[in-house]
Amino acid sequence: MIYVIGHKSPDTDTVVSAVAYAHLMGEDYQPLVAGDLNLESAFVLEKFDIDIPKKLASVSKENKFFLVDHNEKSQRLNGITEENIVGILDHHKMDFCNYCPIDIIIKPCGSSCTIIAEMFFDKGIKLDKNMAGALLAGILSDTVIFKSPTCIDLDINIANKLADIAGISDINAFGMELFSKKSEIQNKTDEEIINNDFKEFDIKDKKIGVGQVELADASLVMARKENILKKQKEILERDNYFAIILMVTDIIKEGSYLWIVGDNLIFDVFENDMQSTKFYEGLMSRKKQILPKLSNI
Ligand SMILES: [Mn+2]
Repeated sequence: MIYVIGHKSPDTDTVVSAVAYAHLMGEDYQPLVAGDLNLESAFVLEKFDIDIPKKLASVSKENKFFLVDHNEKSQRLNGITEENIVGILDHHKMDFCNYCPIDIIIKPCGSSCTIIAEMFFDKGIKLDKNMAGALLAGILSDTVIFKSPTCIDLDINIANKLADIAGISDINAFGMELFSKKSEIQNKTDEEIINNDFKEFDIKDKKIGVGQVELADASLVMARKENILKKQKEILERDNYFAIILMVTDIIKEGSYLWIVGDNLIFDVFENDMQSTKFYEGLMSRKKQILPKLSNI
């Protein structure tokens, strides 16, 4: 048995990728999740009648994992080591070292679901309506309805094919429905908002956390800014981060605020003030627009 698993803060791309890749590969593969689903992912699985993948109680040396939508150690389920990993399918930068050859599929596209859907098409394996709809949701979620600079033509072409199969005629309206789920944050605690889509990076031996909330309207969270920054500071000190950045992304205005706590260097890198008031037009992607800058520290 090979477990197909995404990263520690499961988003729609990660969860659907695990389910779809396991489905593509057959009965020796089983999808898992490495954490709790966010509201959007839970909505997508329910809408397309897909069982929520199980969580693993603990990792043993004998377990085999195929990683989807991530590869870096800091984003893996705790306990998974290089020896456990039999393959990787991803659309992020590689930060991986191992001692024997494994399957590695990487494409610089907007979502892992794009790569997997393309594999279904290339292999001529039939996609049912629900799986096509879920894969489409993964693409729309990760590319912010094609607005993210990570989105390439392949994502759009594959999404159109999937929409045809799923019988979804208005892709944009379906995308907005997804983001309205993501925007339901009023019942979440400050820490849940920070952790909702949080990734940790190890950059020159400095631990940096970058979270992102993508909202149909950023003003939904503005009243909570002071408390959330306070909570970020608490986490920074508790877990020894060099910096924690929360991207507050407004998908209609197509840009983000960066709420930052940590070393002064980070404020310099992003030319931000201590109150984190700046709005960055066009800033949507952690991977393409935040990470390259962090490598300058
Ligand atoms: Mn992804």
